[in-house]
Amino acid sequence: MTRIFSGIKPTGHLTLGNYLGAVRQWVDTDQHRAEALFCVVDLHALTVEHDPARVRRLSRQAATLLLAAGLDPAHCTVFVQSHVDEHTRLAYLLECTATDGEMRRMIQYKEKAARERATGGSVRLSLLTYPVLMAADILAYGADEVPVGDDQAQHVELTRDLAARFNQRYGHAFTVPRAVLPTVAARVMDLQDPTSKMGKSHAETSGIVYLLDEPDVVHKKVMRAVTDSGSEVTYDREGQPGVTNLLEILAACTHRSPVELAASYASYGALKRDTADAVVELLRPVRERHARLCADPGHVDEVLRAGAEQARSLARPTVDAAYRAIGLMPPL
Ligand code: AQP
Repeated sequence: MTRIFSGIKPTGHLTLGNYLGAVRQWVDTDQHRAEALFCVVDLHALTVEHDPARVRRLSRQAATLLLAAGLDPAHCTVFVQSHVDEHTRLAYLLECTATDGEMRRMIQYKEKAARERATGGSVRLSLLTYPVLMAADILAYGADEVPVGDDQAQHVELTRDLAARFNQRYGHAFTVPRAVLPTVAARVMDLQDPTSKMGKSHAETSGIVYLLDEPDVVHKKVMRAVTDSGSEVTYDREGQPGVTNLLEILAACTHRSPVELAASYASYGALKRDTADAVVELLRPVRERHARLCADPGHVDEVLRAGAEQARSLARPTVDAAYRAIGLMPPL
């Protein structure tokens, strides 16, 4: 059976980008067609300046939101990365096969390191090695597929390289996985800056729709979205990035084609109104289920405890075998 692994980082409140780019396909298809594991990758949240209490709070919120979005523990495994030691155990072995040049080429590293430096911060070593830990997350489970948004595709490519290199040097230890991207909304852009990705950790929040935003807040953010000069509604990422972003969001919400939608709008105002309504309707059940789950924290705890146990039992044999393959002596 196909195995799927994917994760979400508790660096902020989950956004519409996270939902359309990743979580929705985990819920709608992945958990039903494969053996699927979904992880709150909390160790990755420590790669940038962080507040410990906030990371803890956001980790729980992310797990709760994944369940609210529709992940069903009867169909998939939901857990927290730091609860399963195999991730960091394997990351070290992979660090011994990766090069610093490979790490420095990663686009997310370059962008995030530049952001840290611009705000006077220093760049943590873990930000540089983050893609290796992500590779370990995936390879520990022998995942065949990794459903992600477009921004993570380069990291999955690196994971493939590391797996193939390890297999070639030390004997077959890992499945070489492949990224699976959604066909629409693989990169949802910031509503106020449609040339940059909607990211949950960004400081400027007016262009970001969060999954738990109230309907009136969603309306306000979408209606104030930056559109382009001109008045025609055209699906053109280069020429009309703002309008194209709205078309992609509306298309993803309504399961229609963005090109077809573009032809049915004569004004930006109508497009914005319909997009706002569609997003509100899309998120309504998630917000309602989230409120119910918050009233029953014991249930979330139990899901995460059982999830970690299941994840550990799947990862340990693969990671132990990799330790032997690379030349480490078994414990006596
Ligand atoms: N804007 C986006 N459009 C489509 N997909 C997106 N994803 C993230 N942003 C968008 C996808 O969501 C999944 C979880 O992402 P993550 O938490 O692992 O980290 P990220 O990719 O770095 O997401 P963020 O929200 O931008 O976080 P910060 O601001 O901390 O960097 C991934 O599959 C991702 O592709």
